[in-house]
Amino acid sequence: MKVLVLGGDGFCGWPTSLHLSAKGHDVKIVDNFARRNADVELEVSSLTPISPMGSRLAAWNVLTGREIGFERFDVAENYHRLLTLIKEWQPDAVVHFAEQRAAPYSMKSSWHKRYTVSNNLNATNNLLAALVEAECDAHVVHLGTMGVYGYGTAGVKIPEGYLRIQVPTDDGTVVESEILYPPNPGSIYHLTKTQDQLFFAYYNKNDGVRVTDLHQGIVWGTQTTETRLDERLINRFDYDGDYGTVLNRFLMQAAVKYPLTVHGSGGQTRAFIHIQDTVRCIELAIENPPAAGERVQVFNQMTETHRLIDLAQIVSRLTGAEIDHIENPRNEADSNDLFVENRQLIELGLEPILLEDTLMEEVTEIAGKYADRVDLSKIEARSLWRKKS
Ligand code: NAD
Ligand code: USQ
Repeated sequence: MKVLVLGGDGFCGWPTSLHLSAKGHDVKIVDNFARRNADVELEVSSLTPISPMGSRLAAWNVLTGREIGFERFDVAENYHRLLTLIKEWQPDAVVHFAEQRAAPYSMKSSWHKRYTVSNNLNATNNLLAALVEAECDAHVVHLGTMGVYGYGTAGVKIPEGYLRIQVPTDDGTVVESEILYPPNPGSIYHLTKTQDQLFFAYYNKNDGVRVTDLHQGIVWGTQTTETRLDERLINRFDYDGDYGTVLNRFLMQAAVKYPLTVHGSGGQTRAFIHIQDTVRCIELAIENPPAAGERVQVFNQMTETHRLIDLAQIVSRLTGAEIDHIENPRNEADSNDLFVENRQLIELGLEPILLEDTLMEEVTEIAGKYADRVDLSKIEARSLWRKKS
């Protein structure tokens, strides 16, 4: 299959591009290096020494004989570049990672809020409009987030995208229907993902665009089978207060003996998935497109849920790290339950990698090995959801 990967230089996009190429797909990446530029803005770098795109692609070619194409442009702004590429190359599938993905970054200032909204919504709309204009029937596989549902489920298991409802009518009958699960975003970033859902629903209804929206949990880990082949292929590892996600931050903090930064009580429950399972899920989604005329297909792409304090305690038990409870910079519930339906990807063949089985490997293989690259001053989370009163 010809697969276009938008955002293929990023944390999820790079290992996915390699995995799909290794499986024999013809892969082309588009990226504008917004993520590498954000590192320049924030004066931080990936814990792992990532190579420039040219070296990454050359190394992959030397090691495997396979070629991955690359075009550098902004999907949210350069509509005609995207349209021409789609018209000429006619991809069978487009995997869409090309969005600003950090909640703290999206909350740093009004500029960051406006950038995140404009980048993410225009990227998604441009892709959908270009597919329609190019009369290309490619299957869109989008990386959404578990955060579209919010995390307060009041004991209800979160379904995969759609909620079955019953509405009593004036004449006493009951109408049954299925609606998109009510969105409940917790940051400007998450808000853009709830709006992406409406773009997909609309273009699917009006133009028959085939879409799979993967509502992914927090990704942890660094390496996959392909990125491990050579250090020039190594994946990025974000640990700073804006882009670092919680479990990878805890692993890095344990490696440098920095007390684990639990926000508030740590009673927040979140969904998680290992990066190796992410790439497998995307492969499964590509292989199982919705039929023509089918509504947007939604899979919950997560394998386990944990309270943050429990994760901190696991890391502490394995490494001896201290745990620090810091004032929560975010506006979020101090604790919540989270029950999530994730049957569809499992039924398609996903065999989850369990966190407790591989955490230590991550600590030594990555966090410990590159610990000398950490800038301790970048660990603190400084982006506040609301001004301090
Ligand atoms: P990332 O920031 O590492 O990668 C995103 C890539 O897209 C970057 O290389 C960036 O330069 C590129 N990009 C952004 N805007 C672009 C534009 N307008 N034009 C071209 N390229 C652009 O993020 P990631 O962690 O790989 O996340 C990828 C997707 O998966 C995101 O949409 C994110 O919302 C979703 N997701 C990530 C996680 C996670 O824990 N990392 C969890 C759930 C969902
Ligand atoms: N947290 C800590 N300590 C830290 C960092 C975070 O306690 O040092 C807490 C946060 O307050 C929050 C939770 O950990 O309660 C998760 O934060 P995170 O930064 O790991 O994840 P989040 O902001 O939700 O975003 C990440 C990705 C995003 C993706 C989302 C999936 O950056 O792209 O959409 O996970 S989900 O959380 O399921 O919505």
